Amino acid sequence: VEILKQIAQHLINGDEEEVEQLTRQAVDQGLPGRQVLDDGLIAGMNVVGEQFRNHEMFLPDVLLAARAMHVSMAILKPRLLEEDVPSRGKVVLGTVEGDQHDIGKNLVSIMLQGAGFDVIDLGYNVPADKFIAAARENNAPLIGMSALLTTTMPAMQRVITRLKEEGLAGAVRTIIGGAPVSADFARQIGADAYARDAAHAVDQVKTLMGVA
Ligand code: B12
Repeated sequence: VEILKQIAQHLINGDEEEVEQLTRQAVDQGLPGRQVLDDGLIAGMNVVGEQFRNHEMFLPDVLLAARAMHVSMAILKPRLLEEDVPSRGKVVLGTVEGDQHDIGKNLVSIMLQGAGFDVIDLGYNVPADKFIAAARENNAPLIGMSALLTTTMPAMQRVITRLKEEGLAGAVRTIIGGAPVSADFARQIGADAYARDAAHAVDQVKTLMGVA
């Protein structure tokens, strides 16, 4: 559908007002929220992710696109709930204790929500026990952690240790990300998965949740 292509293109351009207006228009035309999300927003965001990876697009533009996506998601949310798109599962997400970097984490959050996951976003500077409590209270089978500082990487280990101590090690799995962490580091601390960017995060989460 033409309007969805336009939404994707304006999202790539970071044109928040256009994206907002076209989203309303698409919904008024009776297009299902899910379709607007998949073929408009996510299609556009995939291009953004790809271009960012290839250094064809830079952070400020990625943030504009993310903000446009956020605004549009707010319009779609009630529709998506009405359409009763079944949640693909709950994910507790946050930036670990001592770390205030949340831009990457927010992108991961948006992409996971876009893919149909329920994200319980704890924000940044999140103490280990807050991750555990949120997983418990929400019955979430997955915790996602972000760290951008080498000094806060050990905080990821702490969450995994606390999960074991609480007897939740099998029931609650973990995925980590952030510029300084790696698949090797994930293995080292016993995390279940690692992803280098938001698009791969969605793939990994789908696999972990068995909804691939
Ligand atoms: C923006 C920024 C800030 C902003 C953060 C604003 C915010 N709201 O987030 C501000 C100015 C606050 C800041 C502060 C500091 N910063 Co800073 N910051 C950055 C910068 C420039 C960009 C980070 C970013 O947003 N990248 C863009 C996003 C999209 O990428 P990303 O975070 O990597 O996320 C992607 C993936 O990693 C992955 N991902 C991320 N999280 C997760 C989670 C999961 C579960 C998964 C699967 C994947 C995943 O997917 C994301 C999307 O594709 C980096 C430099 C850099 N190149 O990384 C320095 C950097 C991270 N900062 C650094 C430092 C030192 C600091 C300060 C200590 C500076 C100071 N002396 O005050 C403070 C620390 C504050 C604190 N306690 O956290 C250093 C870290 C060095 C190190 N090795 O530890 C860096 C590398 C800069 C440098 N070269 O020195 N910073």
